[in-house]
Amino acid sequence: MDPITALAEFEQAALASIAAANNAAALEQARIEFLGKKQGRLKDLQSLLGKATPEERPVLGKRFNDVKTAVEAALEARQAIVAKPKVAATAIDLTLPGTLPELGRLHPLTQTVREFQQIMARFGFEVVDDRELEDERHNFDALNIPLEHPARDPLDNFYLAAACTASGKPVLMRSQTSTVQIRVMEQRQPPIRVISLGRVYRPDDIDATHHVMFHQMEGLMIGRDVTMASLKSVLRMFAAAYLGGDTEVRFRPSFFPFTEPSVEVDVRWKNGWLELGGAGMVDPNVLQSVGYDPEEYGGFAFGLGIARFCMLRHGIDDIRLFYQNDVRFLRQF
Ligand code: FA5
Repeated sequence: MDPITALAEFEQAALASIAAANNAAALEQARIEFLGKKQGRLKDLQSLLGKATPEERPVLGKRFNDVKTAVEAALEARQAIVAKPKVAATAIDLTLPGTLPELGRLHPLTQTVREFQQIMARFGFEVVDDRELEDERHNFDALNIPLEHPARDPLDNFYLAAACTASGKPVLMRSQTSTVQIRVMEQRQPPIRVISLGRVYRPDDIDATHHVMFHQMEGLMIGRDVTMASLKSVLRMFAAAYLGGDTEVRFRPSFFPFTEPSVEVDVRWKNGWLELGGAGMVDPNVLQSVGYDPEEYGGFAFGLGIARFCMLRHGIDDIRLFYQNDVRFLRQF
């Protein structure tokens, strides 16, 4: 190979290696390979100079020096680049305000559920939880709801088409939290003082105060001398604790198959009253269905619509807002 071509090849290879070196160690490797004093490739080329004729020598010498200078300059420039940290320190402006991640918050209904639990705990009620998929015994039979009762109409309930209990009985999404009364009494002996809060499901027409999925708080107190006066006191104290001491509460005679006598509980709302729930003294038939002696034990039960309390407290006039997940609504709580 003639010396001019050899020099051109050397230059091309050296510049490529230097450009490809991404860190100081790789660059040093390239320096040793091409410019190394002892075994570098430039040193080999130097020996060609000695073999050149006197006519060739000036041209070749100049070319040799140009190549050497070019490769040394490229090495130096690359050294300056790899020595710098990847992100230049000046790229971070510590005086700029940070971007704060938005904090999440609890859904207003979850906040209400927790507050109800705290209030009722002060009155000595323990929180229990149970299933949302129920059998007819716990949703109807044990609650003294007879077979011909309209509340059992399949069109007024969400029955599961493809599910049944282990014994082949139909399964439905519970239509009331009163199911938990039965579950608790089946498992425990009096005295009992529990609440249970959760979702219930009914194919109701959706409007400002009704939804197909809503939350209820069930309360149950069983003992030897629990009276209607105890029930009214607990509900009045509860309404005062959540809605304020001046809240007007009204008890209206009503009917539920599982309580006798029964009442409906209303509070003042706008120019009238808003129904918050049902309540009453647990019917002796219900006590018998769980194996209690109605001569010995008695008690009260109540079931309140949770969203309606939250609506009253915050002046929300449409229950649908709770389920639309519009952050402009949710971030106000
Ligand atoms: C019951 O569900 C009875 N289990 C309550 C009860 C428990 C009575 C224990 C006696 C003893 P009712 O169907 O009235 O009752 O519902 C109770 C409350 O749930 C209503 O007052 C209302 O506040 C709320 N509610 C009922 N239907 C809806 C609905 N579609 N959307 C939102 N809230 C509702």
